[in-house]
Amino acid sequence: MPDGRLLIGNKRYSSWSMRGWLAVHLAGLDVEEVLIPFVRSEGVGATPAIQAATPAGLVPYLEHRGARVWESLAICEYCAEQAPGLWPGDPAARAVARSIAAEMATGFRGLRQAMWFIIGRDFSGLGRTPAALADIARIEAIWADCLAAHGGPFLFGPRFGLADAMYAPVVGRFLAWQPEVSATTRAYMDAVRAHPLVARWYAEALAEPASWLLASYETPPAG
Ligand SMILES: N[C@@H](CCC(=O)N[C@@H](CS)C(=O)NCC(=O)O)C(=O)O
Repeated sequence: MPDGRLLIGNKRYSSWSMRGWLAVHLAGLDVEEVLIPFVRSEGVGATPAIQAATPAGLVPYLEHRGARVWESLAICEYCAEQAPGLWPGDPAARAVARSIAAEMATGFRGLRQAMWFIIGRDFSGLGRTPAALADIARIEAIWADCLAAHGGPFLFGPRFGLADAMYAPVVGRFLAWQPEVSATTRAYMDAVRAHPLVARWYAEALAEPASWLLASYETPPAG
């Protein structure tokens, strides 16, 4: 019997679910995965079943051995307590990892609005608003600094950790929208995409039923 459950949304669309899911799997928690497909009916802002099942009305939401955890970053911290080593061991590196994870959790609205998370679509060249491009420049600088400091292929060295989990959906956005990026960024994207957990998330996203597709995500912005 599993130790709890993780509620997520569509793997094709839910970037925050991907972060929580990656953290839980990196920590090896034995939880049941409960996927509640998004609903976008006229006049319904968010999915009623998600609102009913979670404290903040949002996914991801983790219940584990009596603990209730929501907000991706809090789920990351909970998972790090369960499985030490998911943040860098060095305190200075760990401080940077937490800083960039928090920067991701609270920022980059320009990117998130213009280039939403989607798997299985090619929106190459679209979404290049000034705000999105400014966020992309900042993200590329963060990644370049971390990769140079720790030698890659992941942000803090050879192991895919929680900082990578927080940025994996950004890699997903870049793969779908194909902004112009540096060779360093491209190499990091390739490493993240090839990680077994990310590959599994993509495969499961692509296997979701057609009845879950939502026009609000699938319709590209006017180019
Ligand atoms: N700050 C939250 C954001 C979570 C969030 O916005 N989740 C979205 C999905 S990506 C959601 O649950 N939306 C409800 C809906 O679309 O019905 C976190 O870090 O977990």
